[in-house]
Amino acid sequence: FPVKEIQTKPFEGQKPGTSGLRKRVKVFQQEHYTENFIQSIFTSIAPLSSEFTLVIGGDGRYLSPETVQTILKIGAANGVAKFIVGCQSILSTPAASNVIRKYKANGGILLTASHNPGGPNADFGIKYNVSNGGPAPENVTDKIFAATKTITSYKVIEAPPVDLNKIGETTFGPAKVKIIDSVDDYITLLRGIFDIELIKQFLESHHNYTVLFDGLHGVTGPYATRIFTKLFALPESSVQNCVPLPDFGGGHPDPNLTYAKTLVDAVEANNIQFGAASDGDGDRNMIYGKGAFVTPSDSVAVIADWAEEAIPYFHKKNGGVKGLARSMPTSKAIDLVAQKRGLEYFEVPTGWKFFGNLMDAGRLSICGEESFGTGSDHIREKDGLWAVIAWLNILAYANSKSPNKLLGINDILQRHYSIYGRNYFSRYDYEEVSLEGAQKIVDALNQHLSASSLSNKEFTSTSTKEKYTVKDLSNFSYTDPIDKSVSKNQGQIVEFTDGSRVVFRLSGTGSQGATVRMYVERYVAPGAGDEALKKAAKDGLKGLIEVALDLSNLKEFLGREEATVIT
Ligand code: VG1
Ligand code: CO
Repeated sequence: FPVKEIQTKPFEGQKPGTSGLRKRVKVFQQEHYTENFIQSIFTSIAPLSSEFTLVIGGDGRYLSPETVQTILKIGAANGVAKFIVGCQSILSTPAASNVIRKYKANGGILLTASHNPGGPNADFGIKYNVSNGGPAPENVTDKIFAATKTITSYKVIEAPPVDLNKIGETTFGPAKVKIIDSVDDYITLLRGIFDIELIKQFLESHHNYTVLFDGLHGVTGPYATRIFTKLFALPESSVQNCVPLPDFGGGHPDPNLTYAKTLVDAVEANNIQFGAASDGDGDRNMIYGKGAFVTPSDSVAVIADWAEEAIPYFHKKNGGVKGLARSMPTSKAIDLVAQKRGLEYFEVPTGWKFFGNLMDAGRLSICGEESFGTGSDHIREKDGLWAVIAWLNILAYANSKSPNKLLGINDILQRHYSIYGRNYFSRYDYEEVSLEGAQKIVDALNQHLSASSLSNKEFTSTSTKEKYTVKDLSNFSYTDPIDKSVSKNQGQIVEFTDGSRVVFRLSGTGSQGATVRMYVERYVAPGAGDEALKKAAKDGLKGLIEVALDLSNLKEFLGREEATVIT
C-alpha cells in the first residue's frame, strides 16, 4: 500500500480550544484544512508504537462520515495499526472515553462541536483524546498547534472507503478496522455503576412519577432509548427527540432552560416529575422536573453528597469517594460537601482535561462544571446520561428510606440547602461580540489588578441597595498537583467580603468572534431561613449582578444591553 505524500501549506488558527478545534463546517471543507489538522495530530504524537490503536467516534453531525474516512487514510499512512470506529461514525463523547479505556487504545479522535448547532452552515469539530480516555492535556494540544504552523505535507493511503454501517472487522490498507456497536459497551459500563434494579422498582411502583428524557436529536438518543425503555422498562413516551440527526433537527442541542425548550415545554405541559436532556455529543446534562430546576453546580454537590450511600460504584466496599473537584467558575457548593465529609477537593481551570490527572492519581472521584457538565472517574470525560441516572439512583434510594412521603427533585434540593446552605449561581453569556470589546474588559480588570484600584471599594446595587465590598481581585492560575504544569490566565475573579464572587472569562469553544462569560455566585447560610434559601436564582442574585455589570463596565465595552443566554 503505497503512502502518498500530498503538499500543503499551514492554515492560521488551528489552535485547539477548551475542547478541540471548532470551526464552521465551511472552514473544515477548505481543501487540505481537515487533512492538515489530522496530520498534525499524528505528527505531534509520532512515533506511533507498532500496535497503535485509535478510536474514532463523534456526535454524528454533518461532515462526520467523510472525516472518518479522512482519518482512516491519514492514520493508516502514519502507522495506526488498528482503528476502533463507532458504527455510523457515532460514539458519544463519554462512550468514546469508555471505549478508549476498555480496549486499551492509545488515543481517540472525536468528531464533535458538542452543543454547537450542526449542518452545512453550522459547526464541526475535531478533538484528540489520549490513552486515559480524556481530552489531550495542554502540552499535547500545544504540540498539535505547533505542528499545524509548520506543516508542508500530509500522508495518505489510497484504499476503498470502509462501510461504516457494518459492524465487524475489515482492513484498510495495512491497518485493521473494527466497527463496533455504538451503545453496547456504554450500557455495560452503566450497569456496573448504578443500582439499576432499585431505579426500575422505584419507577414501576410510582407510575405517577413520570420520566422524560430529551435527546435534542443529538448523539444520546440511541443510548437513552436503550436505558429508559429497556433497562428501566419505561414506555416509549419516556424519551423524545432521540433520533440523532446530522443537523440536530435544526436545533441548538444544549441542555439549558433556553435551548432545551422542547424538554421544558413537555415537562410543563405534562406535569413530568423528572425531566432531563443532554447535548449534541452527550457529555452535558440538565435535570429539570415540574417546578424544579437543578443548577449544575448544585447537581454535582448533591450527587457527591449521596454517592457513597446511594450509588454502588461509590459504596465504601468498592473504594468509596476519594476526592471532589470543580472548575473554577463553578459554585463552591461541592467544596462544602467535601469539607463536611472530610474529603480532599480541587479547583481546576475550565475544561474537563484538568480533572484527568487527579483521577489517574486516585485522588478524585466526582467533579463538575457549571456548564452542565458532571462526571466521575468511571471515564475521563463528563457524562450526561451518567448524571441523569445518578439523580434517578439518588431519588430511588432516598425514597426507599422515606416510606411515607414521596420525595422529588425539590425535596432533595431543599434538604441539601438546609444542611449546607445555598450557593446562588448564574452565568451570563455574551456571544459573538467583538474581540476588541472583550479584550477591553480583560484589560480593564488587569489594570485594576496591577493598581489594586478595586480593593476595599464598595459598590451599591441600584435596585436592591445591597452593598458589596471588594476583598480581592485575582487572575486564576492553576498548578497541576500531579505533573506541576502551570495554566495561567484562566479567568479573573472578584471576591467580596461577604464571600460572594464574580468571575469573568473568555470562552475557548466558540467558532466565531468572542464570547464573554460572567459568572456570579452568592452564598446564603443554612440558618438564614426558608425564604432566603428558596428564591429563584435571578432574585437571589439581583443586586450582585448589577454590581458585576457596573464594576466591569461590561455593557459599555461590549455595546450589549442584554446577555445572549443566561443560565
Ligand atoms: C465551555 C464550558 C466548559 C466546558 C466546555 C466544553 O467552554 O464553559 O465548562 O468544559 O465548554 O464543553 P468555554 O471555554 O467556551 O467556556 V462541551 O460539552 O463543548 O465538550
Ligand atoms: Co458536549
